[in-house]
Amino acid sequence: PLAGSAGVTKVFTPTQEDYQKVYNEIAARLEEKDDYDDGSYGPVLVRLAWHASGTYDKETGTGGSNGATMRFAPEGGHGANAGLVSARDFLEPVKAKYPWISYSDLWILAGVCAIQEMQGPIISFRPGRADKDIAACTPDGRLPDASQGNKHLRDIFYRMGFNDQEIVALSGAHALGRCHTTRSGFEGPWTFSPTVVTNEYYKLLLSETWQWKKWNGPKQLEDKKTKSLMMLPTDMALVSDKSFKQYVDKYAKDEELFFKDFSAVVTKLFELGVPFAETTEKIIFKPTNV
Ligand code: ZEM
Repeated sequence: PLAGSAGVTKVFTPTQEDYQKVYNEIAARLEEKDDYDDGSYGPVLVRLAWHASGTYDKETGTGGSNGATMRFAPEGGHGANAGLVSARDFLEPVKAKYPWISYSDLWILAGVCAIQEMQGPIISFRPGRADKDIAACTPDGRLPDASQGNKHLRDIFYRMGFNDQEIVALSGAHALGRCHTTRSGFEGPWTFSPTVVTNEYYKLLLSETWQWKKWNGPKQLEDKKTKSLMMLPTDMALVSDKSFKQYVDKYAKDEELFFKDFSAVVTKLFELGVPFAETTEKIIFKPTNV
């Protein structure tokens, strides 16, 4: 080697403006690729960021968004992750254009971008996640099973370090998107506006009469009036359990409170187990649609 050439490999240190460029690229793709589901990849991007994060186990410090181990077959193939390949593929051109960002940061940044671009609250973002190899894949069964009830929800979310209020605030994400028979086996959206962040999920939980859907698929509920909306057994646990229901009542009445609590709890979810450097600053991305 040439004398003096060792150690001069150029390391690109991204600035907040560089991260905003990635944000803008994702926002532009969301706008452009509107021929998916209800007109937006936003919901499935939020689900990707949630499933990357929700494997966290506070006892062992394993799982969480640091690693992006869903890229590998064992974890990508878990039943809970069915369909998320469409979200990962949506982000590939962004990764190709900005190769300096890790998949782990990209997936979380995309979740933040999707929430903000779907008119949700501002979600602060800190970069610093590093991709791990296949050995860091988490075992199957860490994400919630929709066919279960309140005890299961507590087992799963307490393992990540959340309390009852936070479980209910996180569940408001089901204002977004839909179930697909080809993915989870369930079918249909939770709200009439599945590409906009609102507190409609809580309002509908309380205002509608929910009855079991008569079909050959897994047990789910439908609204008696239009039969076009759905709730999962785990969604109904939020109104049948008294400790959960007090927060459903609050968020149904007060969208501003929901936005504030949702922003805080989503940031906590997205940062579970991430070893940020002490100097890492919070980034507040500017939405493109205001
Ligand atoms: Zn969901 N979720 N989720 N969720 N979720 C689905 C879809 C979406 C549960 C669940 O089993 C399911 C959280 C919590 C919980 C989103 C975000 C968040 C689907 C449908 C199921 C079955 C998948 C399909 O068929 O495509 C359960 C049991 C949960 C426990 C409380 C949390 C927390 C979320 C984010 C903070 C989103 C955005 C979707 C819609 C995805 C899409 O493709 O439209």
